[in-house]
Amino acid sequence: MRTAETSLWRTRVRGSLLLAACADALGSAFEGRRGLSPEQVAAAVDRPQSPLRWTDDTAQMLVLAAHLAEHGGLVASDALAAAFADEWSAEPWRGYGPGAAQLLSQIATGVPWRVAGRSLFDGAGSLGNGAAMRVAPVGLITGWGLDAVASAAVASALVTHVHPEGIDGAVAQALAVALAARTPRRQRPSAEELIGAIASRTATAAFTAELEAIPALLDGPAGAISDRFRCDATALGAVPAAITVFLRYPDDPAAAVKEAIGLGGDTDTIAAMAAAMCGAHCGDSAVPASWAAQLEQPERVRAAADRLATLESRRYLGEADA
Ligand code: F2R
Ligand code: MG
Ligand code: MG
Repeated sequence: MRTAETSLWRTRVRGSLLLAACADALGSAFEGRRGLSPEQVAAAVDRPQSPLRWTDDTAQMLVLAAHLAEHGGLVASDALAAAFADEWSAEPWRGYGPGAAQLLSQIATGVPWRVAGRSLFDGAGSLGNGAAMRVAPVGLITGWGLDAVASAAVASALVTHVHPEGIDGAVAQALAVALAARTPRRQRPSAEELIGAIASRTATAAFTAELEAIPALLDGPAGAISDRFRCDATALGAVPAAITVFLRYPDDPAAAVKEAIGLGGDTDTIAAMAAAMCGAHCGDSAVPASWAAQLEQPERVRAAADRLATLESRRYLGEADA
């Protein structure tokens, strides 16, 4: 890429990771709560007074970003599973889901990820939103087409989430970030194009049905979003809600984060996923100064973004080539 293009791409990668981290931290205070008023959300989000401490969402996103940078954009599954387990072992207090904690503790003690993932939820595997919440870096690798993004999202999900809906969540979120990053800032992302690109690459009828509900929710009250989607810790309940919020406020991360948190339920995760899309579209100049000033370890997030933005990606061929 030419220098100007590299610089523009870097602002988008930085914007995506920084806004995701800020939104994760802002939303974490409300995770699991319902019936939030716009006033109480605005009071917490507009001028945060205490450090913005991120949760498992950002911790795993940074692990994945570093992994992709180290492996030329490819997913080396054994190494990625080990890196997630190491991160959990070092900081298990970051608010991991129960399935994730059980799985990562197994991997940390030597159980192969293929075995551990299948042991969750009576053998069904996790359909949680954990593979989606961390996947933004996959959508931010320079030069990849959407099929490559979808393939890498699947590979990144499989080390923890083997249920088809958990995998679809990662594919949908990675593609949404990729399309947001590829849409010129002055151009509004096309809902039809984005939903079509995702629906043609996800595998489950359940996900297609949720994606098809999005266009009717793009105007009107936010309450219609939480009426339609569960807004919980499942991929199906959270990812379509985050995409809807992004499409309503693609140029306004603060409005998107407030609306995502106001939906209630899995507030850190829905806000982080919507914010990752906004940041990929708007770049890092859209990060509110009051958030940037309070964010935990901002230099670590920026460094991860810069390594990702400048990596020499290999053509994505799949796990066996990692
Ligand atoms: N889970 C939380 N927060 C609540 C717990 C906080 C924690 N105890 C603390 O404060 O310390 N947050 C984080 O988890 C979500 C991502 O979840 P992930 O990584 O996918 O984990 P898990 O546990 O596998 O799935 C989440 C929930 O989904 C439901 N579920 C998953 N698979 C299921 C299946 N096959 N059948 C039925 N239900 C399934 C369960 O309710 C899981 O607990 C993010 O919100 C992140 O912020
Ligand atoms: Mg979390
Ligand atoms: Mg959450």
